[in-house]
Amino acid sequence: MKGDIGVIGLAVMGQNLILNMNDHGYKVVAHNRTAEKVDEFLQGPAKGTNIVGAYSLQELVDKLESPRKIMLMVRAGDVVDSFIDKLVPLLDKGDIIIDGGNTNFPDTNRRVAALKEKGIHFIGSGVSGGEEGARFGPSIMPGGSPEAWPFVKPIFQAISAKTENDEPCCDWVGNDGAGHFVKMVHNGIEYGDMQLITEAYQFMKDGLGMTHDEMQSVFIEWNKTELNSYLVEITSDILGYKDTDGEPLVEKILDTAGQKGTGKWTGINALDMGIPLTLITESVFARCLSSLKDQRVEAEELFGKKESIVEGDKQVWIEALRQALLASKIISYAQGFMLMREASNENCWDLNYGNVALMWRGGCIIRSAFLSNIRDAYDIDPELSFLGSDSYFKGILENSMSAWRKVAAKSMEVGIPMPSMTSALTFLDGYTTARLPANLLQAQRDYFGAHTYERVDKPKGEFFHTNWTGKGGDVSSTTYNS
Ligand code: NBP
Repeated sequence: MKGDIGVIGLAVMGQNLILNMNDHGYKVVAHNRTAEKVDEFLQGPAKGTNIVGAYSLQELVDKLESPRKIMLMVRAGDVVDSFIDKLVPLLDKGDIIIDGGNTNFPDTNRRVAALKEKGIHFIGSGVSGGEEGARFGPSIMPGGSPEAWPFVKPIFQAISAKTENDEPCCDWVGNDGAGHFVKMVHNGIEYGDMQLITEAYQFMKDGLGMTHDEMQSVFIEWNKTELNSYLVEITSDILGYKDTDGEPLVEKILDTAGQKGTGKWTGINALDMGIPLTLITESVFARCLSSLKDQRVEAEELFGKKESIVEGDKQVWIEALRQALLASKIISYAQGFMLMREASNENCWDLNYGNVALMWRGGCIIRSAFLSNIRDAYDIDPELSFLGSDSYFKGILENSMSAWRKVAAKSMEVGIPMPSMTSALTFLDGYTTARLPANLLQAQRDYFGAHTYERVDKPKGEFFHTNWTGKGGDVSSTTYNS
């Protein structure tokens, strides 16, 4: 009997996805560049299963039923192109290559188009959930050649995470690089969620002087509220984790955050598309700032920074912080969905936002109860342009507003950096202000560069230039936006 699917790449993700597929009755053929890893896998975790090995790409191709489905779980970038180049001459028209790595979506756009010309279908799929997700149910976000989806769908939906209603956290996202785009935004939102939690932690630790056991209890309680999520849950575990000397391990970890690029890509795309994705972008910058450790140590000394004590009833502050965190999180998701909406319009992807929320509901790092409410919001209005306008989320934003402002103002007063929580509030203030000071900005642009402006008392699209000083000419600059 030939294999149902081939997987190339036997590192943590590939091995666990293969074992997951095997559990669901699929016969998987496993291949890896370094052939010894095939043997190690077959004699180790795959022992006693139906998984078979292939020591060359030709052997892999020969062992698969048609149309062949070959999934790459390898380092993103050139490695993917190199495998595609080697596979194509061995494949038949109608065969399917799937890239399950963290690929930047323009690469997937390019590969879908290039392989289409050769009659090969290509799927670029986000896979989230790390090692445990891959093994027992990840969130899977496939996009690319729609013709390929019916062949891959049964396998992907079988191995994916399921919601409490047994719905698979995997569905077709859209054409081209739509799957990898949605995975990128997922990772950007993950950056934002993590940053928001760390800001709450610093406020509690430095501002309120709370112990790690106290903070752990707070996160355990928060996990019983609308904040219920995997990241809040693991934060409570981390805060309670003691090193061998009985002290909290988290305080022994160097405070410089790493990043592998997906948050940065999300920010870059937001700038390219003109979407104010402030919270996620702030969270990327917060990681950049954290990496300037030596400079920060010197600057703290130079500025003689004082302790950032927050006075008042601790319980009142903790509840205010919870509300500020929840409200900020709504803004982060609202901005992320604005970005997806713009990308969907620009690329004609026809994204289904309710489905995206459903795909993130289980298996992935940002899984949370909150995503069910997002799905509900898009079920009510599939074209919702701002998540905060949905009545459920609007209610939370309104109820949290005073606590959120209190926390933001206090953080500024005592000097606790909370870039994501405060930028979220500033965004909402801007978004809900009918008249912003951009009129003055337009006047400045026209004053120094004759960039022209529109008038409130004239139809939109009609542009004016004023000779502000009486010295300039009447020639204006060309009007365009980039
Ligand atoms: P890695 O990202 O560490 O990639 C390891 C695989 O890439 C191995 O099979 C390795 O072969 C192969 N590879 C490398 Br590295 N360089 C190669 C080259 N020049 N030519 C051929 N093969 C090469 O594995 P991973 O952490 O399992 O992740 C796989 C993909 O899934 C990545 O794109 C990753 O970003 C994505 N992802 C990872 C996670 C996670 O939590 N780790 C989560 C979600 C998505 P070798 O054994 O011969 O060196």
